[in-house]
Amino acid sequence: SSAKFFVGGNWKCNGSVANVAKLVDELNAGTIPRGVDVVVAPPFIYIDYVMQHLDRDKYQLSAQNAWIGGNGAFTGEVSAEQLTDFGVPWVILGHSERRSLFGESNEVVAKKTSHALAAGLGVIACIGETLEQRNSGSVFKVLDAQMDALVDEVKDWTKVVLAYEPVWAIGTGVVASPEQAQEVHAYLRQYCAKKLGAAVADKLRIIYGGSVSDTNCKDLSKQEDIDGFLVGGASLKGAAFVTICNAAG
Ligand code: G2H
Repeated sequence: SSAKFFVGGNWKCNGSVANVAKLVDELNAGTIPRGVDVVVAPPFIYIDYVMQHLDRDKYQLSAQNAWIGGNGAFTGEVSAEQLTDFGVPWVILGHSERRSLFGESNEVVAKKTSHALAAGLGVIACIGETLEQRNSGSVFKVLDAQMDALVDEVKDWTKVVLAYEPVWAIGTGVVASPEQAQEVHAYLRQYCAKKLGAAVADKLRIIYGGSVSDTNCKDLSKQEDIDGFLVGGASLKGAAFVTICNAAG
């Protein structure tokens, strides 16, 4: 596709005051190619520190979640409006850990996505099948349902990055093969061409997530429809993450 390479670092619920400072220093020491968008997603509590200390000519910030609606009596939540107000430009929504641990349905993820876009955020929207679903041959059916929900809610796709994260590859060290990932990415682009038009589909960044490392990133990035990565574990190591940011195929 003609999309600009995009790499996200999803720190998940990791970090301490001391090692966030260390990671920021490591990232600042890295070289990021000009033509690549790199976004890091710390836990909410560290966003302020990271915003003040990370070199934002190279890195943009993301949250890992946002509330489904506006401000109000929603204890424990952070709204998309608050993220925009604070200067955070991106949010990850629909990560499989949110879906499986917190019961976020396709519809909830889609509503969160449209709300976040309306509040001015860019959204890294995550989809993907479980091992059971893959083994039973329902990969495309599962992805269709996840995509259908998004397509129903999202009118403007210019600020969406689609992350394909097969659940069986997340944090397991079992990365999808370049062929397995490419097959799904091509399917998703076709789906988008059909539902949203060829121009939208061609520009949409479809990134891969699930055990991406500094050693497997290069082969994955050579695939035609892989426009970048969403990185978990390896994003906690500055040098490895910078290597991945330099893997554009
Ligand atoms: C998938 C990925 C980042 P990891 O969840 O979103 O994590 O790279 O640790 O598999």
